[in-house]
Amino acid sequence: ARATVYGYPRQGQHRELKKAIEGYWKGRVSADALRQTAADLRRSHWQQLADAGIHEVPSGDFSYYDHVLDTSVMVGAVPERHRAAVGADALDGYFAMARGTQDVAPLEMTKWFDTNYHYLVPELGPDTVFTADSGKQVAELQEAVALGHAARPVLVGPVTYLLLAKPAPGVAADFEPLTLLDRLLPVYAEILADLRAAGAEWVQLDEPALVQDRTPAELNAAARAYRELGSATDRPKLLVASYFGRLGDALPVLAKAPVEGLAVDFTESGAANLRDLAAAGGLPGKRLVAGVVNGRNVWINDYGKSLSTLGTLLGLADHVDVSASCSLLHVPLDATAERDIDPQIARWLAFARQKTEEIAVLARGLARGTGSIAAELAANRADLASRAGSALTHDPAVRARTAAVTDADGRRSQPYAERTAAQRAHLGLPLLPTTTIGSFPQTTELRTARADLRAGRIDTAGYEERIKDEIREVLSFQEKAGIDVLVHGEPERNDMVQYFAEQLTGYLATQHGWVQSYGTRYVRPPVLAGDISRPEPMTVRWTRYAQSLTERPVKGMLTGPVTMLAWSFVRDDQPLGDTARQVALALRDEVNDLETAGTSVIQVDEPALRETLPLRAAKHTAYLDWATEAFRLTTSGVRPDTQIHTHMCYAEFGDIVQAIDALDADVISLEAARSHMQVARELAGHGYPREAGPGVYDIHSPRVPSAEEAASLLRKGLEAIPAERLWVNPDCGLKTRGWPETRASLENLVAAAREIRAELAAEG
Ligand code: THG
Ligand code: ZN
Repeated sequence: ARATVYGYPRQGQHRELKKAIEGYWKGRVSADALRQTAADLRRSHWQQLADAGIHEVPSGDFSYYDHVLDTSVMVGAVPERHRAAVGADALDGYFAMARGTQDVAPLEMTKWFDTNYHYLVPELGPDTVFTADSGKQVAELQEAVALGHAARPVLVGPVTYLLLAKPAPGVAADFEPLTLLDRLLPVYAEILADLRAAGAEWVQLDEPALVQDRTPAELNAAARAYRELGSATDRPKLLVASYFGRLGDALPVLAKAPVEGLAVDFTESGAANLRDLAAAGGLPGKRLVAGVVNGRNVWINDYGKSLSTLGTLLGLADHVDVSASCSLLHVPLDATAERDIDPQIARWLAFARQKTEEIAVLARGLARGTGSIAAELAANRADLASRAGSALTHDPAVRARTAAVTDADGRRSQPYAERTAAQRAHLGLPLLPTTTIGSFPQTTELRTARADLRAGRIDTAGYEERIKDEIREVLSFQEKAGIDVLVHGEPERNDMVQYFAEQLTGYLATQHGWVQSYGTRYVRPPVLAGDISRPEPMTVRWTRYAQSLTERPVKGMLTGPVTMLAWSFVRDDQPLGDTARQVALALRDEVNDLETAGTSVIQVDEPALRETLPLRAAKHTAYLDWATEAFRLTTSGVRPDTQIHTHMCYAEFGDIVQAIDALDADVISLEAARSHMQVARELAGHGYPREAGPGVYDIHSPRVPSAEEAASLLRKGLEAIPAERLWVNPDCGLKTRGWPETRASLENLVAAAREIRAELAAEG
């Protein structure tokens, strides 16, 4: 058995890649220096893998921005509008596709399956002509080989590539990129031949799209693709890789295909894949790469369990190799870099580097028997036992509380229709009330203050004075602008998840645990390590301070339980729903404390509700059940006249509108400006009965909308949502905006609301 992986974090321990690329964009780093940094990182990563005992390393998984964008370049799918830039300079053209230029828009970005990584969506149409450009793949393979590694190039497979694409601008919306398969396959065949010529024994083709629900036509396309690629004579051996779940109906398709190997995920839906594989008669004559180490969470592997799975697999394929379930791109680089984590807890953590060591141990155990890894097995058992028996993972008070939750805890004391009148009376709001989503510009001064605090240049009291100054400024602006429901602006928060994670018991923050979100942007997802409790209020002080400065209602701002889970690493030792319930109860205490402190409007943001939907439709109901329960548990402890808001940052939610209604929030704000209030029409179309604020100011752009523009969007909104239920707000938080455009935009937004109110009053 051999040890291998499909991909490794690209950024380097100190995010050298981010710094080099952003430096290049600013003109401070030359193209040659950037290429050198990239080559140094690849060399160092291959060496880390080899040192850990990985026999076959991946090549071509490196990217300056995104591997799906790299695939578009590889097959020549460069949109017309980017061609001039690509023609002038390959690197600048590449970044033009990724980020746009003064003159042209970038490719759209969206989430890579159910991970928190975002890829650039290929734009295809009936006129797309594919051409092979194997340059990057060949060069990186040769680089690895020259360094003495056995490397396997990793490519996005043709079926997944087409299934991830969308119709180019100007192409009919019902155009199906998969219809281009017959044109794309010869290009893949040519690239495979180039890689063979460059010395590749194996090439990996990633087809994670096959673990999603697929139509018979799509499965036929997959069968055709691998029949055709497999029948090419001048090619390397092909390993078709699946990950992120159960192959289901796609498993027999791939098992029958004339390819030499298959990679299967034995972590998520692992039991189902194991059963399906046995039922299909295994993979006689083929290589099976078994993803037994979870590639997307941060917990140590259970060696005993993995060896038992591997043992079963030995009877089902010709060769069994050991890997992570997916690319290690989705986890931070090295757990040993975390100095602030309790050493006992640190032993339960495995980041990319530790996972490669686990894979190597398992491969050795499989090849030479468990006796050869006796010491590792014993240490692993001890670590797992210490985790299972720890007071952090089992807090009796938290367990007793979650066990005692009743249906009534998740239900408000009055239905929405009755509460809404009480809220209007209590808050004294005008028709079409104006508000914002929560954050105000995070200025350089604020970031400097945080850095000063960390570096000890100022003390906590000094830092808090700066935060208070900012809150005063934000409040005074909103009062002058005439906004009805105010916010404190969140100057004290770094990240909407990390801020709460740092204050909850059972949650770990990391110092260096960066994971790529998109391009050069990274997040440090905190770790839900143990049972969650809230030792003391987290936000009440700041909200109370803001409320003391004004007569108008100040909205309390919290991140919801589903988003807390979605943007963290979750426990693997209990169902997600149990973790959600613990987080919900901690947040419920915060909601109730805010109310007690005099807060009458409380917003619980759930931007991740939609994006966390499981890949398979059969799992949607179970997910939405625990997700909506957690939200209601968070928000149902308040009086009827306390108004609960929620916010979601996207415009496509037709498929979860029932679940949004089931949240039983009083008011929802959504992104709508760019889609010209399409969201309002959709809500109305689904009979959504509650108050809603479809955004009238696109905060993703520095552009200031005029009052007329905002008013015309509001008129559109009124065609779908009656005035009694319509709110006026921007699309999303303002933290990435500058103050000048924020001021002007919000003033115009208030002017628009006043104008429409006057029109409505005149109509009587
Ligand atoms: N917080 C967390 N996770 C998230 C988001 C978030 N996941 C989804 C979405 N939002 C991702 N969007 C972004 C937007 C900006 C950045 C990262 C992800 C970003 N990162 C800084 C960088 O890389 O320079 C670092 C930020 C920091 O210092 O923490 O700009 O909002 N948890
Ligand atoms: Zn938002």
